[in-house]
Amino acid sequence: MSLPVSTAPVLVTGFEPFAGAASNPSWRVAQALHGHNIGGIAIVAACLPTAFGQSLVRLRALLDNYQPQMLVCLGLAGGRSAICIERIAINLIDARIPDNEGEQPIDVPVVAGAVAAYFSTLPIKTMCRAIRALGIPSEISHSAGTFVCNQVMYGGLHMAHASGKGMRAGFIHLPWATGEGVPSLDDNMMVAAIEEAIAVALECPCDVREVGGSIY
Ligand code: PCA
Repeated sequence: MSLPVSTAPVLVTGFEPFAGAASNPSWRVAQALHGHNIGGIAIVAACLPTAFGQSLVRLRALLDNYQPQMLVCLGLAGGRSAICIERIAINLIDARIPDNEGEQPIDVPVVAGAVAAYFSTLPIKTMCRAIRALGIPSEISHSAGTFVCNQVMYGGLHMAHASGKGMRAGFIHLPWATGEGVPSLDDNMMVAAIEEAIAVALECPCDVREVGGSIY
């Protein structure tokens, strides 16, 4: 007898533009994947506010609505040159700039009294390897920063652990898109990379054992 396989969707989120930018590739990429079907699993996409006070409220509502089996959050990390699969989210907000509502919290926890950090529960090295196999640069990152992206990664993993429903969750930072900064990647490449990363994550409950570490 085979185990029941979940047909619950994969929720992919992107963010609103922030810091005065006109757009955010993370939402364009998520939006491009909305309605895709990977091996019978639907992808649903949603945009999160780049605002500390609203991002997790919206994420909570999305999780309640879609009951996804997997949560893949995307964000922009301008200046990075590869698709960065985040390994860890920390229970800290230290905003270098104000968010889209003008809030700039400094040295406060994402969730008061909760654990210091969560690891991604996605097979990060398998995803990284699969993206590289497409000829697209990808690396494991050991810091999702201390702004809204880290808040959402931490919050998503906190909700996943609290629900006990086994939802896997993680975060991927994207470089600037072509024409929006340097270094950059084409939107089409980023869409292909994220689709492939999700496909292998759905197939692989466990990660590969290979070097993904760095000295910084
Ligand atoms: N990047 C920011 C927040 C929204 C986004 O796309 C970050 O890295 O925190």
